[in-house]
Amino acid sequence: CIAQGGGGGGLTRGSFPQGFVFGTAAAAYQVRGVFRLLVVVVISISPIFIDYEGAVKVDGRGQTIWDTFAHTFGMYTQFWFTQTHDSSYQSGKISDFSNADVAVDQYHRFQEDVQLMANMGMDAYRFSIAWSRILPNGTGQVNQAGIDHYNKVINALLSKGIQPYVTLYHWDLPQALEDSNDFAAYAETCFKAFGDRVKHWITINEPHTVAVQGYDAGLHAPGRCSVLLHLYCKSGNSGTEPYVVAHNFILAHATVSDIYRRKYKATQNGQLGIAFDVIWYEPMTNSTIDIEATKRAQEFQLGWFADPFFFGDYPATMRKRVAERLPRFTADEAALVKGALDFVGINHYTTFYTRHNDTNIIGRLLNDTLADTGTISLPFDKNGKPIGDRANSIWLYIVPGGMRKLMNYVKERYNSPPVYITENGMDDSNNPFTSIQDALKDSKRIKYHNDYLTNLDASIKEDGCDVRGYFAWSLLDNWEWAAGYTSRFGLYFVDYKDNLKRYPKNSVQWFKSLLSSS
Ligand code: BGP
Repeated sequence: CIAQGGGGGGLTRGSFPQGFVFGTAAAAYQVRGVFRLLVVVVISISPIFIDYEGAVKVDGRGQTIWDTFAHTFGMYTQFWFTQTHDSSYQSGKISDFSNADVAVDQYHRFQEDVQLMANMGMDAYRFSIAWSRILPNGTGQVNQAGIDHYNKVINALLSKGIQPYVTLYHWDLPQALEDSNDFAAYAETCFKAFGDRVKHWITINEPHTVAVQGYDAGLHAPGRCSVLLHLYCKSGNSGTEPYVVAHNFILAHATVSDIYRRKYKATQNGQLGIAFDVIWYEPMTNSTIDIEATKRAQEFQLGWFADPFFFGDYPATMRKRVAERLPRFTADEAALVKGALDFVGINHYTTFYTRHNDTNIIGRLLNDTLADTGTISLPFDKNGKPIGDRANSIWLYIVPGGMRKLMNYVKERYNSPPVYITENGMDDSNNPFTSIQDALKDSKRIKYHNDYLTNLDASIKEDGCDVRGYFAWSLLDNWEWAAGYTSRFGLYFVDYKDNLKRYPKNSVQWFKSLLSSS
């Protein structure tokens, strides 16, 4: 019954429009798997090097920038840590020193995982293709084993009535392409191989996160940041690189969308979107300057990436503040970009307060992206009161009302485009002292999904927002990038100590009840 399972506040499947899609989301790199026996054997020969090689070569997969990043030595102290721990904990960039060589081994267990989705009554699965499995060197020779693998995954999903929503780029760029790019050729290979069955493509996951975390903060691969921080990361020019990276992402999507529309749309009839990461921002005070800062924070996050697709250029605020460091679109590029999104994917988790801040002197000197915004955003108000209950991650505060406001913002700014919530969810900590039975009691997660979905539902029914689907992050606990295994977002608990067994948390039953309600 819904009161115990799905939507305590009366949320039912029938309250969403006909055809509204419910799914879970994941990314190849976070759930991947390797042939473990091979890894164990080679470890005894050379603890660092060969394990790494063994992991990347399974079924012809090539190395990616996240393999490199997660296996890179960090600072001095981390170097000593790596000398004294076993080789699965050899990196210095990830908070628990882990890497995703095995993660949750979905590569070998996809049949089981598809059944878990089917048990919940899910309509769709958003997963990503590992570019390095299709084209191990990023370009050139296609790896048939990779094509075969994804054919099996797609067919397994369809046989259970689950639609594949496929992300082409969820951050695991083939290492060979760190300094160049051949996204169009890779995308076309996927359209040719899978486009008869895949009708929703997410070309790029969170280009804003990649630009800022990968090329400004240095916390994500390829780990580039300002020259002053070079002890911690690879030095780059954080005043220009994030903007160049962003520009290339936008052009890459537009190019691929153009190819798809010209060569594949007529026969395959699919749609292409991007998954944008979007925090909702509330002004910290009601002063005009903070209200303006709040608008700016959103323009530097969603506007930076979405405005070019709707208006043909970056927001005027960005042109003014970033000035000559912000690349320009030629007239032809602007024409290619404008209108190139069939739907807007939104990864939304949390809300922050924003205030004006133009005194970030170091940031100004470095021209970093945060200083460019002239804002500061925090999950606390000016008296230090948190904006909502905290999940595990230090950035994840639970503010369900942000979902409805964000949907209305997108509707008004971009004139009611079709939207999919491509990610939404919360994490628990990986507390080794908690029993599995306790970890399965995730009432906080149930409330999170219930309350965010209630707001999403209201945005559709009461405000007329065109939202077509919702993907919970994530099906399984998995390897959470810089947070490694310290954070558990799954609806299913994964026992990392016992053969990666999956256990349903209570939220699985909640989704099952919601999806079977009328
Ligand atoms: C999004 C990513 C996901 C997922 C999620 C959770 O930004 O698209 O891949 O990881 O965030 O966040 P995190 O991994 O930073 O804890």
